[in-house]
Amino acid sequence: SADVVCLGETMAVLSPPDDRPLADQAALRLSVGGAESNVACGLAALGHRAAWLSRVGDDAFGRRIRAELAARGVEVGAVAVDPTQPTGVYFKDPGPDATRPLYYRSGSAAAHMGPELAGAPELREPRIVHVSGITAALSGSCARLLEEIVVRRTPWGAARRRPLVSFDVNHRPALWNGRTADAAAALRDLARAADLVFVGRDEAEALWGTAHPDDIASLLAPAPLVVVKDAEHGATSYAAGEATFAPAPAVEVVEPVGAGDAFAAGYLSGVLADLDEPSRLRLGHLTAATALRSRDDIPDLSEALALTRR
Ligand code: KDG
Repeated sequence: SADVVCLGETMAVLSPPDDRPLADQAALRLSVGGAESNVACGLAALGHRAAWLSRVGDDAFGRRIRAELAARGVEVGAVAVDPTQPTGVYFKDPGPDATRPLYYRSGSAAAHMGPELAGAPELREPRIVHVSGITAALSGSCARLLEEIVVRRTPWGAARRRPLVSFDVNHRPALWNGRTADAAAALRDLARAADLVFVGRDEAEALWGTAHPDDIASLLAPAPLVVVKDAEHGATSYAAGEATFAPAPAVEVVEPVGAGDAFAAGYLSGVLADLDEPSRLRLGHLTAATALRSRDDIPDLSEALALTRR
Protein backbone atom coordinates (compact mmCIF):
# COMPACT_ATOMS: atom_id res chain seq x y z
CA SER A 1 0.00 0.00 0.00
CA ALA A 2 0.96 3.64 -0.40
CA ASP A 3 3.23 5.60 1.97
CA VAL A 4 1.18 8.72 1.32
CA VAL A 5 -2.41 9.23 0.18
CA CYS A 6 -3.23 12.68 -1.22
CA LEU A 7 -6.91 13.60 -1.48
CA GLY A 8 -8.35 16.52 -3.44
CA GLU A 9 -9.62 17.78 -6.78
CA THR A 10 -7.44 17.75 -9.89
CA MET A 11 -8.35 19.69 -13.00
CA ALA A 12 -7.45 19.97 -16.62
CA VAL A 13 -5.26 23.07 -16.96
CA LEU A 14 -5.25 25.31 -20.02
CA SER A 15 -2.25 27.58 -19.96
CA PRO A 16 -0.73 30.19 -22.27
CA PRO A 17 2.77 29.48 -23.54
CA ASP A 18 4.06 32.91 -22.44
CA ASP A 19 3.34 35.81 -20.06
CA ARG A 20 0.77 37.65 -22.18
CA PRO A 21 -2.77 37.86 -20.76
CA LEU A 22 -5.21 35.08 -21.56
CA ALA A 23 -7.39 37.47 -23.57
CA ASP A 24 -4.53 37.99 -26.07
CA GLN A 25 -3.62 34.32 -26.54
CA ALA A 26 -4.29 32.24 -29.66
CA ALA A 27 -3.48 28.70 -28.48
CA LEU A 28 -3.32 27.12 -25.05
CA ARG A 29 -1.50 24.09 -23.74
CA LEU A 30 -3.44 21.29 -22.03
CA SER A 31 -1.96 19.87 -18.85
CA VAL A 32 -2.98 18.63 -15.41
CA GLY A 33 -2.98 20.34 -12.02
CA GLY A 34 -4.40 19.92 -8.56
CA ALA A 35 -2.65 20.91 -5.37
CA GLU A 36 -2.86 17.50 -3.69
CA SER A 37 -2.06 15.40 -6.78
CA ASN A 38 0.85 17.76 -7.47
CA VAL A 39 2.19 16.69 -4.07
CA ALA A 40 1.59 13.02 -4.93
CA CYS A 41 3.55 13.43 -8.19
CA GLY A 42 6.41 15.07 -6.30
CA LEU A 43 6.53 12.24 -3.78
CA ALA A 44 6.41 9.60 -6.53
CA ALA A 45 9.26 11.35 -8.34
CA LEU A 46 11.27 11.26 -5.11
CA GLY A 47 10.82 7.50 -4.91
CA HIS A 48 7.88 7.12 -2.52
CA ARG A 49 4.67 5.18 -3.01
CA ALA A 50 2.02 7.86 -3.44
CA ALA A 51 -1.69 7.43 -4.16
CA TRP A 52 -4.27 9.99 -5.20
CA LEU A 53 -7.86 9.72 -4.00
CA SER A 54 -10.48 11.76 -5.83
CA ARG A 55 -13.29 11.78 -8.36
CA VAL A 56 -13.22 12.74 -12.03
CA GLY A 57 -15.85 12.93 -14.78
CA ASP A 58 -16.32 10.23 -17.40
CA ASP A 59 -14.79 12.52 -20.00
CA ALA A 60 -11.61 13.33 -21.91
CA PHE A 61 -10.19 15.47 -19.09
CA GLY A 62 -10.80 12.78 -16.48
CA ARG A 63 -9.01 10.24 -18.69
CA ARG A 64 -6.11 12.62 -19.32
CA ILE A 65 -5.71 13.28 -15.59
CA ARG A 66 -5.71 9.62 -14.59
CA ALA A 67 -3.34 8.66 -17.42
CA GLU A 68 -0.90 11.49 -16.68
CA LEU A 69 -0.80 10.90 -12.93
CA ALA A 70 -0.36 7.16 -13.47
CA ALA A 71 2.47 7.85 -15.92
CA ARG A 72 4.14 9.91 -13.21
CA GLY A 73 4.04 6.92 -10.89
CA VAL A 74 1.03 7.86 -8.76
CA GLU A 75 -1.46 5.13 -7.81
CA VAL A 76 -4.86 6.14 -9.21
CA GLY A 77 -6.77 2.86 -8.78
CA ALA A 78 -9.09 4.28 -6.11
CA VAL A 79 -10.15 7.33 -8.14
CA ALA A 80 -13.92 7.28 -8.78
CA VAL A 81 -15.33 8.03 -12.22
CA ASP A 82 -18.57 10.01 -12.02
CA PRO A 83 -20.95 9.17 -14.87
CA THR A 84 -22.91 12.43 -14.62
CA GLN A 85 -20.67 15.29 -13.46
CA PRO A 86 -17.76 16.77 -15.45
CA THR A 87 -14.09 17.06 -14.59
CA GLY A 88 -13.16 20.56 -13.42
CA VAL A 89 -11.10 22.83 -15.64
CA TYR A 90 -9.02 25.90 -14.98
CA PHE A 91 -7.31 28.49 -17.15
CA LYS A 92 -4.18 30.38 -16.22
CA ASP A 93 -4.33 34.12 -16.80
CA PRO A 94 -0.90 35.74 -16.58
CA GLY A 95 -1.03 39.22 -15.03
CA PRO A 96 1.57 41.89 -14.29
CA ASP A 97 2.05 40.64 -10.69
CA ALA A 98 0.87 37.05 -10.70
CA THR A 99 -0.78 34.29 -12.68
CA ARG A 100 -4.45 34.14 -11.72
CA PRO A 101 -6.57 30.99 -11.95
CA LEU A 102 -9.88 31.16 -13.80
CA TYR A 103 -11.92 28.24 -12.48
CA TYR A 104 -14.64 26.22 -14.21
CA ARG A 105 -15.18 23.67 -11.47
CA SER A 106 -18.38 24.40 -9.59
CA GLY A 107 -20.54 21.26 -9.64
CA SER A 108 -17.57 19.20 -10.84
CA ALA A 109 -17.27 15.47 -10.17
CA ALA A 110 -14.76 16.17 -7.38
CA ALA A 111 -17.03 18.77 -5.78
CA HIS A 112 -19.49 15.89 -5.31
CA MET A 113 -17.10 14.01 -3.03
CA GLY A 114 -18.53 13.70 0.44
CA PRO A 115 -18.07 12.30 3.95
CA GLU A 116 -18.69 8.71 2.79
CA LEU A 117 -15.26 8.78 1.14
CA ALA A 118 -13.74 8.83 4.64
CA GLY A 119 -14.62 5.11 4.69
CA ALA A 120 -12.27 4.34 1.76
CA PRO A 121 -9.95 1.44 2.69
CA GLU A 122 -7.06 3.27 0.97
CA LEU A 123 -7.03 5.84 3.78
CA ARG A 124 -6.35 3.30 6.52
CA GLU A 125 -2.83 2.13 5.79
CA PRO A 126 -0.56 5.02 4.70
CA ARG A 127 1.98 6.75 6.91
CA ILE A 128 0.75 10.16 5.77
CA VAL A 129 -2.60 11.47 4.52
CA HIS A 130 -2.23 14.85 2.78
CA VAL A 131 -5.17 17.21 2.20
CA SER A 132 -5.61 20.95 1.68
CA GLY A 133 -7.92 23.86 2.40
CA ILE A 134 -8.95 23.96 -1.26
CA THR A 135 -11.27 21.00 -0.58
CA ALA A 136 -13.04 22.98 2.17
CA ALA A 137 -14.10 25.56 -0.43
CA LEU A 138 -15.40 23.17 -3.11
CA SER A 139 -18.81 22.26 -1.65
CA GLY A 140 -20.58 21.54 1.63
CA SER A 141 -20.08 17.80 1.17
CA CYS A 142 -16.34 18.28 0.48
CA ALA A 143 -16.03 20.44 3.61
CA ARG A 144 -17.68 17.66 5.65
CA LEU A 145 -15.31 15.09 4.15
CA LEU A 146 -12.33 17.17 5.22
CA GLU A 147 -13.75 17.45 8.72
CA GLU A 148 -14.14 13.66 8.97
CA ILE A 149 -10.49 13.20 8.00
CA VAL A 150 -8.75 16.08 9.76
CA VAL A 151 -10.91 16.80 12.80
CA ARG A 152 -12.85 13.63 13.60
CA ARG A 153 -10.30 11.18 12.15
CA THR A 154 -13.11 8.76 11.36
CA PRO A 155 -11.11 6.66 8.83
CA TRP A 156 -9.05 5.30 11.74
CA GLY A 157 -11.68 4.83 14.45
CA ALA A 158 -10.05 3.33 17.52
CA ALA A 159 -7.07 1.92 15.59
CA ARG A 160 -3.80 2.56 17.36
CA ARG A 161 -1.78 3.11 14.21
CA ARG A 162 -2.93 6.36 12.62
CA PRO A 163 -1.29 8.26 9.81
CA LEU A 164 0.13 11.72 10.14
CA VAL A 165 -2.53 14.06 8.78
CA SER A 166 -0.83 16.77 6.73
CA PHE A 167 -2.79 19.91 5.86
CA ASP A 168 -1.75 22.64 3.45
CA VAL A 169 -3.86 25.75 4.12
CA ASN A 170 -3.84 26.64 0.39
CA HIS A 171 -6.13 29.66 0.62
CA ARG A 172 -7.66 30.29 -2.82
CA PRO A 173 -9.64 33.56 -2.55
CA ALA A 174 -11.29 32.92 -5.95
CA LEU A 175 -13.00 29.84 -4.48
CA TRP A 176 -14.38 31.58 -1.39
CA ASN A 177 -16.19 34.36 -3.32
CA GLY A 178 -15.28 37.09 -0.89
CA ARG A 179 -16.29 34.99 2.13
CA THR A 180 -12.95 35.67 3.80
CA ALA A 181 -14.31 35.41 7.34
CA ASP A 182 -15.70 31.93 6.57
CA ALA A 183 -12.39 30.92 5.01
CA ALA A 184 -10.46 32.26 7.99
CA ALA A 185 -12.52 30.29 10.52
CA ALA A 186 -12.73 27.06 8.51
CA LEU A 187 -9.05 26.96 7.56
CA ARG A 188 -7.92 27.87 11.09
CA ASP A 189 -10.00 25.08 12.65
CA LEU A 190 -8.72 22.49 10.16
CA ALA A 191 -5.11 23.61 10.64
CA ARG A 192 -5.40 23.41 14.43
CA ALA A 193 -6.69 19.84 14.17
CA ALA A 194 -3.95 18.63 11.76
CA ASP A 195 -0.68 16.94 12.73
CA LEU A 196 1.37 18.94 10.24
CA VAL A 197 0.43 22.29 8.70
CA PHE A 198 1.93 24.10 5.71
CA VAL A 199 1.02 27.77 5.51
CA GLY A 200 2.37 30.76 3.60
CA ARG A 201 3.10 33.89 5.59
CA ASP A 202 1.16 35.90 2.98
CA GLU A 203 -1.93 33.70 3.23
CA ALA A 204 -1.81 33.76 7.05
CA GLU A 205 -1.74 37.53 6.87
CA ALA A 206 -4.68 37.63 4.43
CA LEU A 207 -6.72 35.16 6.48
CA TRP A 208 -5.90 35.95 10.08
CA GLY A 209 -4.08 39.29 9.98
CA THR A 210 -1.02 37.60 11.49
CA ALA A 211 2.26 38.10 9.66
CA HIS A 212 5.02 37.04 12.04
CA PRO A 213 5.88 33.33 11.74
CA ASP A 214 6.06 32.90 15.56
CA ASP A 215 2.55 34.37 15.90
CA ILE A 216 1.20 32.19 13.09
CA ALA A 217 2.54 29.07 14.83
CA SER A 218 0.94 30.20 18.13
CA LEU A 219 -2.36 30.88 16.40
CA LEU A 220 -2.37 27.35 14.98
CA ALA A 221 -1.58 25.60 18.28
CA PRO A 222 -2.14 22.83 19.23
CA ALA A 223 -1.02 21.60 15.76
CA PRO A 224 2.26 19.87 16.75
CA LEU A 225 4.19 20.70 13.57
CA VAL A 226 3.73 23.96 11.64
CA VAL A 227 5.77 25.03 8.62
CA VAL A 228 5.52 28.73 7.79
CA LYS A 229 6.77 29.55 4.29
CA ASP A 230 7.96 33.05 3.59
CA ALA A 231 8.28 33.14 -0.20
CA GLU A 232 11.80 33.79 -1.44
CA HIS A 233 13.15 34.38 2.09
CA GLY A 234 12.83 30.88 3.51
CA ALA A 235 10.71 28.71 5.76
CA THR A 236 10.47 28.15 9.50
CA SER A 237 9.21 24.97 11.10
CA TYR A 238 7.84 24.84 14.63
CA ALA A 239 8.12 21.43 16.27
CA ALA A 240 7.69 20.88 20.01
CA GLY A 241 8.19 24.56 20.67
CA GLU A 242 11.42 24.69 18.72
CA ALA A 243 11.76 26.95 15.67
CA THR A 244 14.06 25.99 12.76
CA PHE A 245 14.65 28.41 9.90
CA ALA A 246 16.10 27.47 6.52
CA PRO A 247 16.73 30.17 3.89
CA ALA A 248 15.43 29.56 0.37
CA PRO A 249 17.96 29.40 -2.46
CA ALA A 250 17.90 32.23 -5.01
CA VAL A 251 15.88 31.16 -8.06
CA GLU A 252 15.00 32.74 -11.39
CA VAL A 253 11.20 32.42 -11.20
CA VAL A 254 9.38 31.42 -14.39
CA GLU A 255 5.97 30.78 -12.76
CA PRO A 256 5.24 30.15 -9.08
CA VAL A 257 2.11 27.95 -9.43
CA GLY A 258 2.87 24.54 -7.93
CA ALA A 259 5.87 25.66 -5.87
CA GLY A 260 4.02 25.24 -2.57
CA ASP A 261 3.02 21.71 -3.53
CA ALA A 262 6.56 20.85 -4.57
CA PHE A 263 7.79 22.23 -1.23
CA ALA A 264 5.29 20.02 0.61
CA ALA A 265 6.43 16.98 -1.40
CA GLY A 266 10.08 17.61 -0.51
CA TYR A 267 9.33 18.22 3.16
CA LEU A 268 7.07 15.13 3.41
CA SER A 269 9.76 13.07 1.71
CA GLY A 270 12.03 14.20 4.53
CA VAL A 271 9.41 13.15 7.10
CA LEU A 272 9.16 9.69 5.51
CA ALA A 273 12.95 9.39 5.59
CA ASP A 274 13.10 10.55 9.23
CA LEU A 275 15.35 13.49 8.34
CA ASP A 276 15.89 16.27 10.88
CA GLU A 277 14.07 19.60 10.54
CA PRO A 278 16.83 21.53 8.71
CA SER A 279 17.12 18.74 6.13
CA ARG A 280 13.35 18.50 5.61
CA LEU A 281 13.20 22.24 4.98
CA ARG A 282 16.21 22.16 2.66
CA LEU A 283 14.66 19.35 0.63
CA GLY A 284 11.41 21.35 0.46
CA HIS A 285 13.27 24.39 -0.87
CA LEU A 286 15.08 22.27 -3.44
CA THR A 287 11.90 20.76 -4.87
CA ALA A 288 10.13 24.14 -4.73
CA ALA A 289 12.97 25.70 -6.72
CA THR A 290 12.39 23.14 -9.46
CA ALA A 291 8.71 24.12 -9.63
CA LEU A 292 9.52 27.84 -9.66
CA ARG A 293 11.61 27.30 -12.79
CA SER A 294 8.76 25.49 -14.57
CA ARG A 295 5.54 26.70 -16.20
CA ASP A 296 3.79 23.40 -15.36
CA ASP A 297 1.97 22.85 -12.05
CA ILE A 298 3.77 19.51 -11.76
CA PRO A 299 7.50 20.00 -12.20
CA ASP A 300 9.98 17.40 -13.32
CA LEU A 301 11.68 16.59 -10.04
CA SER A 302 14.37 14.38 -11.54
CA GLU A 303 16.64 17.45 -11.39
CA ALA A 304 16.07 17.80 -7.63
CA LEU A 305 16.47 14.05 -7.20
CA ALA A 306 19.84 14.11 -8.97
CA LEU A 307 21.02 16.80 -6.55
CA THR A 308 19.92 14.88 -3.44
CA ARG A 309 21.70 11.73 -4.61
CA ARG A 310 25.01 13.50 -5.18
O1 KDG B 1 -1.05 24.73 -5.84
C1 KDG B 1 -1.28 24.75 -7.23
C2 KDG B 1 -2.72 24.52 -7.45
O2 KDG B 1 -3.41 25.65 -6.97
C3 KDG B 1 -3.07 24.33 -8.89
O3 KDG B 1 -2.41 23.19 -9.40
C4 KDG B 1 -4.54 24.22 -9.15
O4 KDG B 1 -5.40 22.84 -7.40
C5 KDG B 1 -5.41 23.90 -7.96
C6 KDG B 1 -6.31 24.94 -7.44
O5 KDG B 1 -7.35 24.58 -6.88
O6 KDG B 1 -6.02 26.12 -7.57
